[in-house]
Amino acid sequence: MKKVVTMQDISCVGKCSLTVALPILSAMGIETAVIPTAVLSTHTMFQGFTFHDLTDEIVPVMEHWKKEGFRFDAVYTGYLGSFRQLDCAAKLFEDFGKDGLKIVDPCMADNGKLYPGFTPEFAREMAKLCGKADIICPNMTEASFLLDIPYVTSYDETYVRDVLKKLTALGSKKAVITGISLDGETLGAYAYDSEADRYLSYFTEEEARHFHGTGDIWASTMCGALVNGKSFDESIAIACDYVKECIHVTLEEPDYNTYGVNFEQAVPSLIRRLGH
Ligand code: PXL
Repeated sequence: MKKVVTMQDISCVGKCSLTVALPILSAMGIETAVIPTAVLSTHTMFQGFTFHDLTDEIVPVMEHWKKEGFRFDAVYTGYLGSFRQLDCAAKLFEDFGKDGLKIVDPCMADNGKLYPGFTPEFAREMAKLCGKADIICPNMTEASFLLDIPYVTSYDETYVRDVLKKLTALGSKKAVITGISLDGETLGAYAYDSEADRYLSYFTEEEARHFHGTGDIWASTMCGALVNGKSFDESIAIACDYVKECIHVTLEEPDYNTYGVNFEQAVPSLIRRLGH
């Protein structure tokens, strides 16, 4: 059985980070170990969220795992809440990512703004962690902060390709920018494989609303597809299709949550798409 370890927070309500990564990877047939970085009452888009930092637990957990000789097929990091956690993530890659796939989703910003608590200095340090990964999957806002370039709301394909080349120049083999729209009607992902010097993209019709947590669902699904042996291209397509389906299923509910999508009831479509 394939094994993944994912390091990100637990937002107790909010349908993001570990509360989507764990069920999605499990549903994709992958044994999933977790390093919870913090416990929050909700994700940070709610007012008044609580935050309990778990950084002090991370190194002892990893030391124990080393003694047990645990191995993983992939190490995948998401939302990290402090500079020390960035160091822990780098150590996780060193200790458990040598013979597996290393994925960094540099969760820290969207719609041109950093999430509460993050700073441009943090983004610069996150860029260093990105340099240690095989694949990174920022949205356009995160890409701009990682590269310290202005965030733009309208861009063309040449611009996206240039940003992708700069992202891989940070050190990762591949970069994917998620949530890209080039025509205002379709939404998807644009990627660059620096080893093959090849660009690829995948777009689907844009849904009427955008939701929080879809970046985490996207990254978890891409990770799960890759670990299941799907190609980079196919994994990107599977992740885009699943996120679109999650939003579609959500919007069919009359009283849907505004804080996260109904990824649970879209799981059967993901399993069918995987061919399981
Ligand atoms: O979805 C990314 C994410 C993860 N974890 C926490 C967040 C967010 C986005 O706001 O607040 C705690």
